[in-house]
Amino acid sequence: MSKLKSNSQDLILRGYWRSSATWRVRIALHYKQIPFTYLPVHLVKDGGEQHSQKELQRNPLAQVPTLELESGEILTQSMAIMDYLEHIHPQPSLYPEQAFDRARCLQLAEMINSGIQPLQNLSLLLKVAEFGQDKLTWGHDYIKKGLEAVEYVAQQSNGGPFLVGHTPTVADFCLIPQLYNARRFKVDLSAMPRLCEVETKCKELEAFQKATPEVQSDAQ
Ligand SMILES: N[C@@H](CCC(=O)N[C@@H](CS)C(=O)NCC(=O)O)C(=O)O
Repeated sequence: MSKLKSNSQDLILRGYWRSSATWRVRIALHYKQIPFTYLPVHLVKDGGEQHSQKELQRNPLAQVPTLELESGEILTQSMAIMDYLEHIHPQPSLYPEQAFDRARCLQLAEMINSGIQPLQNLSLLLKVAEFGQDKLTWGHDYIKKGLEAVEYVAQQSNGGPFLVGHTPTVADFCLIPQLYNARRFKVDLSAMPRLCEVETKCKELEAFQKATPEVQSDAQ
């Protein structure tokens, strides 16, 4: 579904193969089968293309992903982008139907989006290293603490193979990239059986397979 060359009718997703926030949006686009063009922004080369004038106009926070709409308007923030996709293309839904389940899904997604990912983000880790601290230990400790909390909540929400219920939701879209990062930071996931179970189930689905970093055009 994603292509390297831009097609004027498509949404344009700019991101990086290993960016967890870009990865979430890729899963959502594939899950809804929305055609899109994927344009890589290299987060590391030459200090990071996210700091270029062009990318800063798209996202002044110097982050990916960005989603360019047909109108030329740009959206940033993966949670806002997924909410937009849900509105333009309601089925299949990225959220549970019931009010409590929907809130639980957003709770789990935000535990990762706000409570874990920003603490292990590239720019933050560079700052940690600049302060003379070990960025691997830093990342490891915050991811471990965060995912243990997610496991605890997920255990209480055990009503289906996914984090909340019988279909994948944005909570699962946030979880899968965070587990990948956990392994990069050598977090022991054996104490998180529920999260690993959910991961196994997600990996069976085509949308998750197509969104995986290693199969992206900019994978190294
Ligand atoms: N809350 C944002 C997070 C975006 C974000 O942190 N993106 C990372 C990659 S996953 C990034 O661009 N980092 C670049 C940097 O830290 O310099 C979202 O969900 O879109």
